[in-house]
Amino acid sequence: MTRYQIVHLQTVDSTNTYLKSMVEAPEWTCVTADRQTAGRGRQGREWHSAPGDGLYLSILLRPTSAFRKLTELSLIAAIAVAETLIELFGRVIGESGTNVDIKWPNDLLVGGRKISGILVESAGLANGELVRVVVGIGVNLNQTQFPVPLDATATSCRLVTGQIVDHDSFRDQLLDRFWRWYQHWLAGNSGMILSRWCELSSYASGRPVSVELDGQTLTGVTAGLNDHGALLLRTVDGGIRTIIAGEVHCLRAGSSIT
Ligand code: BT5
Repeated sequence: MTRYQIVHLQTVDSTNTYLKSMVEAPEWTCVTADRQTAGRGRQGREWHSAPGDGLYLSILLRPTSAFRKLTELSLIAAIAVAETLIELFGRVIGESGTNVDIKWPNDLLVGGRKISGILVESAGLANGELVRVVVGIGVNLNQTQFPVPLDATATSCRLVTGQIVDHDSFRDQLLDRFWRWYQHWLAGNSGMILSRWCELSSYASGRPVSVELDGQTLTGVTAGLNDHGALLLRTVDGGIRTIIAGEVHCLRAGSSIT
């Protein structure tokens, strides 16, 4: 764990915003907080950050310009969270036998409810050679309830298992896993990363889904990831659409694919 330099704050607007402002921070600086007042999701969405109950964490990376596959960084973060959940609780957790799952690109679900989200942001070029990247991870650890409307879609480790989770040991396991997968990313082991992601995700292939993108809704069946981590969608006409960004929703069995 010594490779990480952990900066813990009681309250912050967003650990990602705070770390991005630490321009001189060394690689592997990790900011955590008990509470975020303006936790962020993608595209300006909010990340609900209940005081003390969640893990709110951001990691600073300084990859060289030779390694620009940033999409894969969110995939390895999702793999690291999934593996941490599985290591702590087993592949199938909860009394109802709920699975740890990843919904493309990087929502962590348990029993179909969101338990963790990931926000990877580039903090711009430092000197033309190095780029700063902030990997933000939120995990619901000990929440026993969520406000409306999240109560219908979110869950926490505690709600699933009935156990109180130790914040620091979860953090340490997660950081350790992330570091290991980052070494694969640096080594350019894309095949290994993509296949591990697919192994952990029921959304990778054969899943009827709808995808919202640019005000349009596409439906189809997932058909794996391409070399860059984009989702492949087989549409009703048999064609393959490559989804680079968009919101994926699971379609129930029997829904018509149009
Ligand atoms: C995400 O965005 O899921 C990325 C969340 C990243 C949060 C971390 S916390 C540490 C770091 N600092 C930050 O400021 N952010 C990062 P997205 O895929 O856009 O999902 C956002 C949506 O998830 C919201 O619109 C809600 O529907 C839902 N949501 C919000 N808070 C949630 C929570 N605590 N648990 C489950 N779902 C939540």
